[in-house]
Amino acid sequence: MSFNADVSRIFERMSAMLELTGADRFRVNAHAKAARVIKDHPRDLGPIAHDQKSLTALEGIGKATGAKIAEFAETGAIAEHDALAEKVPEGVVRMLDVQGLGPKTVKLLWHEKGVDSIAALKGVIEDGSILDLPRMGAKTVENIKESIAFMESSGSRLPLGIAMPIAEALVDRMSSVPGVVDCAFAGSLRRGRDTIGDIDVLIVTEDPERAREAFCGHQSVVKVLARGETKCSVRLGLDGPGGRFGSQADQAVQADLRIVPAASWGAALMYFTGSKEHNVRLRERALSEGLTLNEYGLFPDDRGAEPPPQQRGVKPEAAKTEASIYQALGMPMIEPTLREDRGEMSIADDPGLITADDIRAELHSHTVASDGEMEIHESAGIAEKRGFHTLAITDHSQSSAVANGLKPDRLRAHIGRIREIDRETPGIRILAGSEVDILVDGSLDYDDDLLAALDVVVASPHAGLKAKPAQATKRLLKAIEHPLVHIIGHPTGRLIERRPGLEPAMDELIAAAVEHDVALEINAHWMRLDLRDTHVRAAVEAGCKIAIDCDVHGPDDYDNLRFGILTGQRGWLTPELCVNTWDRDRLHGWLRSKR
Ligand code: DGT
Ligand code: CA
Ligand code: CA
Ligand code: ZN
Repeated sequence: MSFNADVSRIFERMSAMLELTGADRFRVNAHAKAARVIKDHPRDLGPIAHDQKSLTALEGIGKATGAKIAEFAETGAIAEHDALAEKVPEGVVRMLDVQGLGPKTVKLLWHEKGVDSIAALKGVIEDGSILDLPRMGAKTVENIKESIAFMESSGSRLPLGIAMPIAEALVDRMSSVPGVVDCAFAGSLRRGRDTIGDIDVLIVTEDPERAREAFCGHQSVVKVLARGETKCSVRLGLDGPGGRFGSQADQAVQADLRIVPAASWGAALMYFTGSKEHNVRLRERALSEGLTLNEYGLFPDDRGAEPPPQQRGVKPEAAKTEASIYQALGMPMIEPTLREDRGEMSIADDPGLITADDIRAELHSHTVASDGEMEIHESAGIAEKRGFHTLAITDHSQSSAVANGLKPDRLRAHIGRIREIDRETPGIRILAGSEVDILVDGSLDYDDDLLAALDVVVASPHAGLKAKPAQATKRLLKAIEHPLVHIIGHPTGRLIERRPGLEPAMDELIAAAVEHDVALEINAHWMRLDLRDTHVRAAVEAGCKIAIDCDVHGPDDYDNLRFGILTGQRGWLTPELCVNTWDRDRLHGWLRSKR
């Protein structure tokens, strides 16, 4: 675990414990915000923990927070945290993770019933004494019980690439239910996060009962959690694409359906897309403009008036589309991928984010020569159909024995074969490349003569992924500085929800990549998405070249492009910095400049 992850976790816990001990909202939020900023920061803060000036220069880190970070670096603890932990048992903090249990209820359970752990919570559910609490009914208890069971059976989040097809099928299905006028998914999935907690679907319908029945009664539903007037929650089984997700194949995913009024479609979509942090910012902006924003629309401000404006027939300033609401707030449309409270409130114009249509080349692909499923010409056929002008064949290098990596003589023959097929394939340029292992000491897996014979060199770490951050930094820097390397493939080697991968000083890598004219890859496979969004953001700010590649092994892998694009967008990436968007001459010119 890195310094940032450790400190971030402590701040998260402080925020929760402050909330449970009744501290004011400002302090609770300040700690939560600091936790997020620290977690997202691309650079290990350990080495600058004593430099208060650099720390407090970061947005969301004030004097008090900066001092606590220094304290942690020095002593390995934060006194305020330890004092709070004296007052709030660990198990009480853990109870906050149970869906449907807010801080208010947790506080009541703890103070009124002495419940200080999930086990104790199960106890008061079993003996029924939980029902003594105010506003606690059988239905709520049932939900809490379900959430605990779900937490214990899964706990982890679902990768984007597993959740997306399930959500799309769900939206297709709901769209075809008679009476349904509008249907879309929202939440973290629409924002393109790399993992998903649950799937949020919104509909407008003229026949709500029919929609509820279609949603709750479908064969993929393993359990109906709630079936209310405007909100239904179900648990969906994960067969189909989920079956490929190894150990998680028997998992389920929760899906929420919300039936919303046609007139407030945009406001509802905005609200349920989140993020929660972005929504908070939007409501602040509305208030500062003398307006009130909720999931029904943007209304003239009459805060405190009861019932809320939508129930009094107040006409909203905007509600029907998201764009109209942003416009009424004096903002350009903010794409869902940017809605994370990472500075998007200050965007003045369309930021011109990259889209899948901008991509013209795939520069990381495997064939049957190593561990791919396709022949060179098959892969080239797919790339050409996608409108690409270039495909680089980059099979594995000799050290990747399990992936049938090529020994130097096999690679030489392979280069000849690639050039031959390229001549027979006029519609697309096929380049001879390699995905060369970056060995543990940072050297590359072929000698320079052989590397120089290749059109494209993607250098990637595959083994030794548990190395310490400092060693990882050194190793990757050495590869970036190598004059024959074009792209660093999946730089950290993480596998989502399975393996954390390396934790190098990303800003040092980025600075070196800029200096040596190397592109850092966003590996578009949903199991990797490496670089991740926050790394991409740091790279973009530094003007570092980015490659978005599918790491093609089989024909379907080209479809992962969209996940890489979403990650790029979340890093505020524009086409200009992405080498895969360049026209043929520019791309090939850059590749040749390293030969
Ligand atoms: P997830 O499901 O954990 O991956 O993350 P989200 O962002 O999809 O969160 P979720 O499913 O709990 O709620 C969907 C959106 O609804 C969320 O992004 C913002 C909105 N929302 C939900 N609860 C609240 C809330 O208490 N306050 C505010 N402002 N927004 C909320
Ligand atoms: Ca969600
Ligand atoms: Ca949800
Ligand atoms: Zn690889």
